[in-house]
Amino acid sequence: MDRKDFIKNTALGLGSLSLISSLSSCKEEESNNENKVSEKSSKIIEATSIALPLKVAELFSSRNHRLHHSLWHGLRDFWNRPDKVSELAKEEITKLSWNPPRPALEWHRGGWTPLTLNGSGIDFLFMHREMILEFDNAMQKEGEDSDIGWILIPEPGLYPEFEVPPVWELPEELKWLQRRFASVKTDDFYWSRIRWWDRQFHDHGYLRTLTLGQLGSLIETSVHNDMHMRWASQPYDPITGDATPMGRGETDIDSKWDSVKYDFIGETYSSQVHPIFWRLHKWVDNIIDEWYKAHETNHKGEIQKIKINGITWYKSTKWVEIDNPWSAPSPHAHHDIKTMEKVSEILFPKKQGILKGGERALDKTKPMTWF
Ligand SMILES: [Cu+2]
Repeated sequence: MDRKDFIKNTALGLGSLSLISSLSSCKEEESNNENKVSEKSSKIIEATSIALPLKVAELFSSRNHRLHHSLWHGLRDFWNRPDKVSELAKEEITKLSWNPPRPALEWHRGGWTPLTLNGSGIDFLFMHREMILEFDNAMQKEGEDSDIGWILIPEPGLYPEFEVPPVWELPEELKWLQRRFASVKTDDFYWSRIRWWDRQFHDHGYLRTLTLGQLGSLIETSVHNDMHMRWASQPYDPITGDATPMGRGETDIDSKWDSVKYDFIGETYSSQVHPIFWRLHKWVDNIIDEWYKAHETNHKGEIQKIKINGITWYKSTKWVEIDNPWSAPSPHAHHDIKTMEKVSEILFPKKQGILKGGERALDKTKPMTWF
């Protein structure tokens, strides 16, 4: 995610943050088996690293994955923002077939708020489930266990490998965001908010009241975004090694940012290269199954399991708003780098980023690609 978006959302009432942290590593996944307490404890002690196998990191570091992920998020987050995306830009993007069918946010009561009723949350859950399937296959190829999702969002102090990275200084223009940024990284934030979200999104009494679109939208714009920023760590330029307080500029798609070293979990061009991304997104993904169980127990048969492009999915006239989740204009579109570059240049026009003394001048809003 991008810090800029983070910042903006924060200020505007959306609230989410996510930047990545680093990598430590171990293949040690957090134990997926809640019952294996002793095994889990010993794993904690052994844990030294959570790094992804290089081949897997390289796959998600590829230009097509980076462009796809940043466009997918950027388009649906900012389609309703005339200050960022003009009518002309929308027309040009539509000609390239990348117009998002369901924007994710709208301006409401002085802030950018989630569109919880239009099915955009289904797109969020489905597109990431597709990514997870690709991740699982890549891990299996490397002979690694892909079942590394968090069962419970890690509490402070218990898992050295999931220690929350420190905040860093944001640029002058974004100083107003500094306090919120610091706040999401605190123990207090975990105990007063994150643990509560974790419980709420596993409570069947709550889940059985939600449509799939509501579920996706509510998770995306609350705990998901904040987890990204909580685990974000200071990004660096992958070539010079210089600290870059805002990571990559959102208009900058120079190939240097395709380096596997650029794994900033705080922006959508790079988040999927970071090992925590998968733990966090599998935590989200597991809630879809929990949601199905909650409905099945309460009103059996109202939701049917189906497959869409090989992905296990759900159908219901009452609980699933749309039956054509959006992850790209076509199955091939993910791989069409030239077209995605064009869309990126329209969505993130260079003229907005004026160079000042070698650095891009930032406006006071969060970058569009930040969580
Ligand atoms: Cu994403």
